[in-house]
Amino acid sequence: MSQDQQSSTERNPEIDTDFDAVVVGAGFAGMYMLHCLRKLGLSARVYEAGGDVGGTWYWNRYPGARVDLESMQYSYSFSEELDQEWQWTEKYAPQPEILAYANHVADRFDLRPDIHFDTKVTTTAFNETTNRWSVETDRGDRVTAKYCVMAVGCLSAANKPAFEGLDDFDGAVYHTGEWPHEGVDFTGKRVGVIGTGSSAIQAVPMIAQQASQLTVFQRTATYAVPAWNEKLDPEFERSVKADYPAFRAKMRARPTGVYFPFNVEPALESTHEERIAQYEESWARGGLPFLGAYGDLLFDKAANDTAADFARNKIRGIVKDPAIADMLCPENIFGCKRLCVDSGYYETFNEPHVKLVDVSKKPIERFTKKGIVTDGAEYEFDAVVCATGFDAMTGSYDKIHITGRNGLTLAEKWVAGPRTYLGLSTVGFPNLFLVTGPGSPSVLANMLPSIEQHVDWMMDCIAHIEDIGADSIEPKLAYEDDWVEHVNEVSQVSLRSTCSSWYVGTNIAGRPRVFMPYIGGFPIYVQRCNQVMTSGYTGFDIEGGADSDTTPKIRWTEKWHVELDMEVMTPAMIAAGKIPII
Ligand code: N01
Repeated sequence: MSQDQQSSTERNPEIDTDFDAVVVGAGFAGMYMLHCLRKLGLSARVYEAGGDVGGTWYWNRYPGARVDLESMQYSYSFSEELDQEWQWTEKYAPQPEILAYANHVADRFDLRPDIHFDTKVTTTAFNETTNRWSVETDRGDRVTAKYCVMAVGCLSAANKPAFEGLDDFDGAVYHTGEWPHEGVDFTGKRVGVIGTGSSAIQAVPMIAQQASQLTVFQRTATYAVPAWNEKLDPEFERSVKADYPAFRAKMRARPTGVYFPFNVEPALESTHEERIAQYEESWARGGLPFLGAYGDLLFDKAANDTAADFARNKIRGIVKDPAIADMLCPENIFGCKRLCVDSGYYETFNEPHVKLVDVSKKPIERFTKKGIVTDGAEYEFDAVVCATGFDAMTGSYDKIHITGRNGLTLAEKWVAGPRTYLGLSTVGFPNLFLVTGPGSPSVLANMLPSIEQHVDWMMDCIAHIEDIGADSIEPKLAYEDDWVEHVNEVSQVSLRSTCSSWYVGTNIAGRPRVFMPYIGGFPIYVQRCNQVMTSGYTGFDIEGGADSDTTPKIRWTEKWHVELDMEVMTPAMIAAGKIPII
């Protein structure tokens, strides 16, 4: 039975209980972490702010929410039985189905008894005398643990701009990332949507089906490639399931942890006609793989311009009113902000009850009792949807008061941008593990393999610490500094570092501009993590323990020893740092 169905979440606070590990978050990362900790025979408590498992997929219930990677590639790989028994129904699974999958995993592996739901971790502090983390929650829990695992997600802290007068508005206000569980009926309502990122692109066509009037406030026009979503082809499903491990291995060898056709050729080496044919083929295939139409689209501005022109022509071909089409045509680099995958987004603006308002030059001034004012005009609404995104990568850490050695908080340490070694750990915070933390491929790769690879690495690491009876593990400053510099240096090669987006934190006022995820490619990153481990945790200090020279055993991470896919990553590209990330 899911926690949502349980009658009560009343419980007594846990006081002074000591665990081997505390895990913050019961999304896909926290769930898998718990499963592995148990396999290692360690005690663990997971705290989850939501009422049930699922993380992102628990909160983002807005109409139209679905994954933008193919479902068959967006799932755990740790259990062959799970792989075989679970059936996706669509090429791109909708949110309720992904949440059902998360629930199925929680049931199948009996995870819930060790998870406390509706509980926010408020503080975690490292005690240098006992080498243990003290953890407190908003439900009065006060526990300790040797290991503290942050499985808080990369896009979990909703960005809610402080619009003037918001409290005066008589209508309802929703954020896509905190959608009401009972759903929202917009039938006959006048609705405003703020934002045109991935969430809005999915929600707008659905809301338009119900609303009597829909007004979209656009600050930056967005490129979207059609999903062409469809029922999952049973023949394709059978062929994947016939050898799922081989399919997973192909995915892992790709820079994004996703397998799809990729053309490494440079765009400008084709003629105009050849390029159009190539783009048409990629458009017909749809989705994020469009960025794989040529190998240099995110490295060479002139190459990128050809894709951008093609996409703008598509928008002009879809949207009937040329003035609206012009407004919808982005001028920035194609795929610089995260590329969107749509189902009828541009078409929605052909509907007579749908309006587009450009707020790029004249921002939203304020909310009023009746609606929103911009450029001197008032737009009246019954409801407003903020599809304004997230305080990405670091926002969820900021919600918790995390204190390491010498009383330094993580927020203080990261004030000029996140600093980590491999995105897994950070100096001054021993035994603190960051699942898909900043500085790891995370959001630039398929999140499920990103999560599993991190958790598997952490499990081998924790097992080693336990094997040798050590107290703690913590990165060395010089190695962390080198990694931060490397993450930054690699990002400069990509056009992605040149525009404003949540990848660089510029969507949040006051955040320093830092490219946060690691763009060097998933398999190259995995190789580095493996080397660090097999060489005896290079770059880490291990304190305590009888025999720190014991060769680490490789248990969980064994499956991550994959070859680079040379079809996609040629030696020249690797040398130039031009790994084709989509
Ligand atoms: O958020 P966003 P999102 N006034 O930051 C605008 C993943 N995801 O929730 O671009 C007016 O992309 C802002 O404008 P601008 C995916 O990785 C995946 O849509 O800053 N507008 C922008 O248009 C994605 O990238 C799926 O100028 C304001 C929008 O709000 C990530 O989550 C689905 C504003 C925010 O777009 C975030 O996507 C959904 C203001 N004051 C999300 N403030 C899948 O398909 C912000 N904006 C799996």
